[in-house]
Amino acid sequence: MSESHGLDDPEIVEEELDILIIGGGMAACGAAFEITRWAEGTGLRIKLVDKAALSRSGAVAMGLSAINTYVGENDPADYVRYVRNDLMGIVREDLVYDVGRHVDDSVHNFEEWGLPIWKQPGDEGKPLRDGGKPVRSGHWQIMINGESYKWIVAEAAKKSLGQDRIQERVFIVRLVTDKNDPTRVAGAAGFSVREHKVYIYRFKCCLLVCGGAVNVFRPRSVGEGTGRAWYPVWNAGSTYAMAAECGAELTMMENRFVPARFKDGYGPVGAWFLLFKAKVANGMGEDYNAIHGAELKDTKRFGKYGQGVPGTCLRNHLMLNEMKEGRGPIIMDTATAMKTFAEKMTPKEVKHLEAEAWEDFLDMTISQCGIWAGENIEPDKTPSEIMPTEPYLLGSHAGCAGIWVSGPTDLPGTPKEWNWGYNRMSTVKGLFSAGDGVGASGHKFSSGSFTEGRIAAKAMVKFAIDNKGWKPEMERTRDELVAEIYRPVKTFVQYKDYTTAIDINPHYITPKMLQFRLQKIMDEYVAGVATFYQTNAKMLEMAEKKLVMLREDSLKMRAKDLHELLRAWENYHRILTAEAHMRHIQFRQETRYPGYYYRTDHNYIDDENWKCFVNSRYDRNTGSWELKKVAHKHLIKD
Ligand code: SFD
Ligand code: AMP
Repeated sequence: MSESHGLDDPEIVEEELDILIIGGGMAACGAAFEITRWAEGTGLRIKLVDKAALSRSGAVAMGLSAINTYVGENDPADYVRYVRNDLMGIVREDLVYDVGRHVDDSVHNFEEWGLPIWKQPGDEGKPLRDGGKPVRSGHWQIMINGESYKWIVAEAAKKSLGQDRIQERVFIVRLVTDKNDPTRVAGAAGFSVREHKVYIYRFKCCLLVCGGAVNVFRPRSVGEGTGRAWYPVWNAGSTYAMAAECGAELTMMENRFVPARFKDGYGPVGAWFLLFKAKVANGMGEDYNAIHGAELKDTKRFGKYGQGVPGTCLRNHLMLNEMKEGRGPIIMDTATAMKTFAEKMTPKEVKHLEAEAWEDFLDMTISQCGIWAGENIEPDKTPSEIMPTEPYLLGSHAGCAGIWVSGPTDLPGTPKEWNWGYNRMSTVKGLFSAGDGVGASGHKFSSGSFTEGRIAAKAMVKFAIDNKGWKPEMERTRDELVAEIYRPVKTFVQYKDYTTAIDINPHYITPKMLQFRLQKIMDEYVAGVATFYQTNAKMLEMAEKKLVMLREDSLKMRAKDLHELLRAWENYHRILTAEAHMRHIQFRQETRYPGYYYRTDHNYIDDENWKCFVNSRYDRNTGSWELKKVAHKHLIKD
């Protein structure tokens, strides 16, 4: 801690680099691992900054129980078919294929670095790379003992990059364009979450990989449950907000992910559905999928998308219908599933199976075990409730919100507009992304995000070398940046003595209260759980007014300490992300993702008019958004 610097007088640290990796999650670790191979001998100055500590940061902090993307014996073209079916027909097939053809090498590396991967009987001890057969929970998913997954991956990243090129606990809050070229990124600024320091980096290019957006909507867990969520609460939309403010085009921000999860604990359902083959029923004990599944065949409402295997949103749709029509709650029969599974097992194997049922969550979503233990639920004896959660914005799981990026050049039939020189570079020169950051290409999951980070890293090295002689000059001064970043602190210091109760003051609003206000707007007007995920043009018009006013009022947020400064900036990022989401939903006049959200005034899929990407651009000088349709194309035959 620097002695002479207090809360409202931070030390300023400036650094010039060639490449900055912003974030420390799966995509960032992939980039850190890959980059040294291509940068060796080039003298490029590279750094990684993470808001948290690399070994336990991001979505994989608690670990995972499955790797959801492992192609193995399958064909990457089939992977594209699966992803596009799940995301209702609209994905960038070039980007998806690119992940599919490279992802297995990453998984093989994870295993070599020490990640235990379940194997078929007889193949125990035989690595995947040598033909060892994994235990597949689904067609694309493989089971792991993944409590230490992030730790293992982070260690490889640290080894590759070296500890001296990694800076932890620095929260980047702003990208800055170049003084001479507004279409180019030249730097980034942020602050330490532990010390009174502002960091300013200049660089030739950066990888913006700060994950998705959580807590934009009012969560189902409120009051005593506040803080519980499915996706990581510390990923606050930084990727989308910073990219938008820098002028990058976003794509498919209308998309969201509403995961069906074990109620209150948010435990994922994949292993239960796919591995344990558990069945769900409505409150009357009926198999609602069998009774009502045929409703998806209504082509007027669901187009061709309800004909084959229903995508994740359509599975949600059937579940929501039960709840809306009063036939809830939705119950998963974990006990019967385990009994059936155990029928051919020895007592010792059954004990192991019971342990696995708990470990599935101990490895990944510990809060679910807390709920089970607290409510006396033994999954082999007692069923559990399943519930669709609040919406999350992300680009790597069963969703596809994110940044519009340049793709690979070698896939036949790819439109020339889908590539502008460097793989995974956004429409802003030098600004790259991966994982949750890249839009229109979901279902990458942990392994695909890591892989996409690797792809971007290779392209960034090329960009930095191609631009060796170029010197970044930031469009905003150091003083402007510091004043902006520390504004919530200044507001607090200026007005704190006006009242005697620190939280009650006409001159400022606490970050916590502002977050509640954002969540209320999103929940009630932009298709949150309060309205069963329904909205319409009028509700969106109201939301628009309220969000613009919220953006204005957010300038009055206070920060009484570094923790609140962190919370304040997370809110700035959430607000802009929320606005992007709202405006995209407003623009797309159809219901592309029934079960994720409904435009009740256009409650059908309209392929004729909307089988296209929706892209947007934000102008930070005027605070306005521009939205447009972008032509879609299939590259892989049905
Ligand atoms: O069970 C800043 N995911 C699953 N993937 C799988 O492969 N298998 C599963 O089993 C999956 N499931 C699952 C998953 C996630 C979670 C939370 C649960 C269950 C409970 C998804 C993957 O985890 C996900 O796809 C990837 O992790 C995405 O990678 P990436 O790199 O895009 O995001 P990240 O890992 O969250 O990392 C973000 C990083 O950014 C940092 N950060 N740093 C600096 N400045 C800022 N402003 C920053 N903001 C954020 C973070 O600290 C972090 O390091 S299941 O549900 O299906
Ligand atoms: P989840 O645990 O819900 O995040 O799911 C993990 C993986 O299993 C993802 O690839 C999901 O798409 C898939 N999955 C989950 N539930 C089902 C289901 N009922 N049918 C098919 N795939 C599923």
